Amino acid sequence: MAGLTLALANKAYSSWSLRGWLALKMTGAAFDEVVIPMRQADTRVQILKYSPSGLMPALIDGEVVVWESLAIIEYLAEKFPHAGLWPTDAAARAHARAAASEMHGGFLALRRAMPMNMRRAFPDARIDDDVGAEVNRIQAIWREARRRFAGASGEGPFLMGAFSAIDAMFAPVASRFTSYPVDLESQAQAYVDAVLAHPPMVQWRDAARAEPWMIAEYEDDGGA
Ligand SMILES: N[C@@H](CCC(=O)N[C@@H](CS)C(=O)NCC(=O)O)C(=O)O
Repeated sequence: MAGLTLALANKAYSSWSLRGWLALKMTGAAFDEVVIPMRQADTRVQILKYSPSGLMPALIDGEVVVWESLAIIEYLAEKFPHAGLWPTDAAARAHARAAASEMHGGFLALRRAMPMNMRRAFPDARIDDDVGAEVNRIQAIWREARRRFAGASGEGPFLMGAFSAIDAMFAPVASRFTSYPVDLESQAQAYVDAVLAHPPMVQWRDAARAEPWMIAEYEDDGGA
């Protein structure tokens, strides 16, 4: 396989795929994209052609296969050092990486209760205390990043200023916060609005809305 290929699951539901894709879009590199819909008879066989874990996303760069969204971001940051995936300042970079890692490994209650769905909202969903605590922790991460490091990646409304890898990691959460009835402080709401207006995010959402596949469990309260 020549050039870069990103293998993804459904754009409507796959939050991890969105993270890898947003990071790849930041590089400006040309890439092929393969969307493998979940819950089809041959889904696992198809995914295993690209990803040894059986999970999407996976980035293929010639002989190199990178599965796991955060590893994809790191690979792209090394391959495209001028793309600004991480801030150049060491303290800002460490902060952004810690927040990205916390997103990657945490917020299980929120991920379970509020699956990403790019096509619809769940205004009657119940936000329990565990989820509420995670929503608050996310808002604190966002507040702290802006307070200390806004401008570290350039000018802009995102966590380090210009859109960067930390925003790719939190973008699916921003989408969830528009689908579920959470009360956000004004600064967090402004950040959510900025993420949703980010042109690649609009491009992804439009593609998600055009997808033909519906998965019942994700349309109720299951999640990817
Ligand atoms: N830790 C992985 C998580 C990947 C993951 O859970 N991917 C889901 C979609 S969001 C998947 O591929 N599911 C396959 C399936 O349900 O068949 C990452 O960060 O990339």
